[in-house]
Amino acid sequence: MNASPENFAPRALTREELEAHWMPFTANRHFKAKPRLMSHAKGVHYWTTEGRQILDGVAGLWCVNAGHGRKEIAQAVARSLEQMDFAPPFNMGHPQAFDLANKVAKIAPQGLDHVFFVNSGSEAVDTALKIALQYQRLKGEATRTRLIGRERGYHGVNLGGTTLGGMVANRKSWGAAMIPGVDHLPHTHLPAKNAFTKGQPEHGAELAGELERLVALHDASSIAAVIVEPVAGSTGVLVPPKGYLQKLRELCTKHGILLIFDEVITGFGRTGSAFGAQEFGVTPDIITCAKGLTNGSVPMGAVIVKKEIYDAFMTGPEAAVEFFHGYTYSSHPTACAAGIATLDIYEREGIFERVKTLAPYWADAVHSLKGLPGVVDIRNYGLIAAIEYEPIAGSPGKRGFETFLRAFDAGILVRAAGDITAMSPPLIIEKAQIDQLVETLGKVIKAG
Ligand code: PXG
Ligand code: PLP
Repeated sequence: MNASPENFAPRALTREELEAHWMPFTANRHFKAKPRLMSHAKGVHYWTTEGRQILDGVAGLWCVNAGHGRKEIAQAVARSLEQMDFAPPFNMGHPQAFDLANKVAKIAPQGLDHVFFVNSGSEAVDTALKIALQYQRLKGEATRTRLIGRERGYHGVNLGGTTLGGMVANRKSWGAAMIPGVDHLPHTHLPAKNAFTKGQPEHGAELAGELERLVALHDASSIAAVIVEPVAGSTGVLVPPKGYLQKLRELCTKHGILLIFDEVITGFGRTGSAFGAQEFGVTPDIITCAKGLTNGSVPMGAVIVKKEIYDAFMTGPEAAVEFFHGYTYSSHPTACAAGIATLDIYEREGIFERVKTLAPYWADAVHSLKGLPGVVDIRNYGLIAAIEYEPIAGSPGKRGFETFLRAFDAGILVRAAGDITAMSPPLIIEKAQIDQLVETLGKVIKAG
């Protein structure tokens, strides 16, 4: 069928039809009382099942970087599926997995040149933690078992990432199932000093020094790795203060601690470079990524590691498995085909450079909302932004969620992160569409 919008008939689901699907990270009963159902998508737009056009202000969920409905990806996926639906990933391979690994390594920071495939950002994070732990052991530093995350971090929902993350609602229910030996750095959100900063805040680099405090408490010989997002996304867009990531890198190197950048959101052009690592000029030892790797089209994630880490694993008997880890769908052919087609689009269309060029326009646009009622901070980097509101007394999160709902009614899709509206449009967005997105949000905020 032709994928053009006029070929999709409106479709309504009854309340009963909505029941069986337990929706993730969703207020299920609230949603099912008044569902928001998407039907199709093209470029920077979705259409709802009622046929309403919605401007996508969040690239789906920070993932559709090259825009929706990319034919090259759809065709590559269809071809790959017809050629071979599945190949076992353990002790077997297929050429597309190696092709994609080479392409990822080519755009990764220099020195990070080996790629382990998984199916999501969450799997990438838990895989990276295992790699870090085994690496320390292989180096003869088996006492380094402690892992350090950061308050307000998000590292997915598997048990390692959940524990390393720093969002209370995501953590509080799991008790003893959380992994042991984890500590957290403080977050870097300093609104009293940095509110309404364009780009990187001036204040807060010294917070990386808190790692020294954790080293003094636990001793470096007990710490395997630190994991941080270069720009924290899910928790409401926290841009790293100038010098912060550099200082963290210095301290990790000084103490023999691996530095992991979780680039599930910042990877694939979101900041204006392939990865945040290059954008901020700081090279971690391990990068986790997902989302934009396949333009959101087929689930896939990856862990990219330094050569020294890969080499440390390649030391035992040649016929022995080096890393007892992997998923049935690691390097799935369909996902690899989508990834190859996606990275080709990014390169051919100069998508990452485009973000660099467009970022100042984006910054000015979102900061034009300063002064609207209840707006207490605006933050941005690359094609990412957050508008933070004064919470309604006694109802934290209500203002953010209601802004999201009213924005959707007004024809734009944004994300609510507590009392923060986050935006991260497809990287192909045009200036006029940025204007429309920001003006519509402005009207919604004023009407609230
Ligand atoms: N790490 C980071 C930094 C992420 O942003 C994950 C790991 C997990 O990826 P998967 O593919 O397992 O979801 C993410 C995902 C939001 C939001 O509200 C962001 C994410 C997921 C859900 C909601 O902004 N990012
Ligand atoms: N549970 C069972 C019973 C399995 O056999 C497997 C994989 O073989 C898994 C879980 C893990 O599934 P996956 O490899 O898709 O993560």
